[in-house]
Amino acid sequence: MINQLLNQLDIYTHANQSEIAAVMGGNTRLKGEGEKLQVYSPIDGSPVATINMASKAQVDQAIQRASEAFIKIRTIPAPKRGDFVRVLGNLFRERKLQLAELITLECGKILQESLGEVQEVIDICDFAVGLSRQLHGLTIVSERPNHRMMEQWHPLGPVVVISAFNFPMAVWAWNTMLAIVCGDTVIWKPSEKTPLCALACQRLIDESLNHFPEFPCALSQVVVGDYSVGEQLSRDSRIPLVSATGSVPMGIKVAKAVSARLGRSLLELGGNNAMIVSASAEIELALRAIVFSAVGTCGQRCTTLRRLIVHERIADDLAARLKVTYEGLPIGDPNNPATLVGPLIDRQAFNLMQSAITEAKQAGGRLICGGERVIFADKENGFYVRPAIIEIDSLADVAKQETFAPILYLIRYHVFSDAIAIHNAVPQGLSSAIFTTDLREAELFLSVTGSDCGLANVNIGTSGAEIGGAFGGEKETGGGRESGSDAWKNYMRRTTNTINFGNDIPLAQGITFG
Ligand code: UN1
Repeated sequence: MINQLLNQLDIYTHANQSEIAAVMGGNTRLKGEGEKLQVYSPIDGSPVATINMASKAQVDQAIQRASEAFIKIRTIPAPKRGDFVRVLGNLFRERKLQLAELITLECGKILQESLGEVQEVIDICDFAVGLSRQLHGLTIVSERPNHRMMEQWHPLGPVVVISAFNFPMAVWAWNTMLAIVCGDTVIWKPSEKTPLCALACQRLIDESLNHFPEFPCALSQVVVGDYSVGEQLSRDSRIPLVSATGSVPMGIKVAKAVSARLGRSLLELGGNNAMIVSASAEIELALRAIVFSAVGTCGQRCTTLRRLIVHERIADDLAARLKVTYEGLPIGDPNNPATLVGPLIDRQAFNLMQSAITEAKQAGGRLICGGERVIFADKENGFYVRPAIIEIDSLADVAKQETFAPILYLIRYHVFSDAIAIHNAVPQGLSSAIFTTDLREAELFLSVTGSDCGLANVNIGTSGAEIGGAFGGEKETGGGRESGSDAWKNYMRRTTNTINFGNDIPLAQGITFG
């Protein structure tokens, strides 16, 4: 079954139809000259593929190809680049189910969510197509007579995208579709846990390129490798922008390497997302939003709901209802349509979850439900867990950390100002939500004295953002904004132009000179 899927994906090297490529893009499909990488499925821990990773020299060559391709792509009109993304988006539409099945196989999310992820790719393609006719700058009045000022946005150069296992296609697409219409080339280093998803996306890029002979082959490339490839790409001064999604320690490494050469980085790192549930909230709606946000993708979204800050008057009732729902959650094979909670990515994720639960208990936390491993006879090497709820003091260290697993910390509050203070008293700042029917609470939460996150929602959960908005967060989350709104500006360089159409050379600031 897996071999059949790999054959359908057509991601082998040109030299040998049984070797999976580690460097892929346009007419290049090379076997890696680096160490071996074993890819496992989190569904049952079975090996899916073996890939030789790209070597240092191969990564260097990919950068060289991307730099040369940039010289070509930057002069192709943006709407034409949009045309390319339109063709690509249609390929994603046609192959939606197959790609979703691959996401489920390699990253373990339930098929519904995998389909949603491919839809996110399709949506950002559509967004980028429209954007390709809207890369506009301002015109600005000049203080000098017979002068005019304006801004232009020009392509930036080869962009590196480093992505995580939990969104093995969508996060790449947010970056890449914008970068392509902006006239950049892309090198993608996917998570070493999900390289097949990356190669499958690259396969579609290559297919679209067949329709655009004037486009450079190395418009977009994948290099399969571990953190050392990420480091090499981050240090290389031919790369003006590195966009990285993943853990805070990874982001710090990337930021240091990129800033040491004064490049730009765009970071989307950890979240420790909270929801305030006020006494006036519509509890039924809140419950549904909490469960999707807290247990969806088995708690492995950067937007996963991790802290529930509940008014003391409704806390017991809400906890009791959540417990009933959690105890009935269908856990199991992510391909089974009845399943809502698939596996964690691997044993390490399971161990981290267990240590966080132990630490929470040591800090005085009360385990309300869940946390234990669920073992299936036919999937002994898959790490399935029952999502946990732990009531805890907001000051406990463990509640200030992001544990990439389905643990929901329940924290009580007494007055609304405390709820906001608790909400903001963590190092991360990605997503946030409030459930309330009180207009003043909702507005306050969204105001300057409210949530300090990049995403702040009213009466919906913390996860599942649409592509049309700018996505990202503050503090340790890294400050980057990807996807919609004006995030495209990250992938371009701005020039400010002043034009003199008069017969004199007046100086700004009223200076007379000679
Ligand atoms: C991530 O987990 O890195 O808002 C991205 C969401 C998704 C994207 C999550 N649209 O949950």
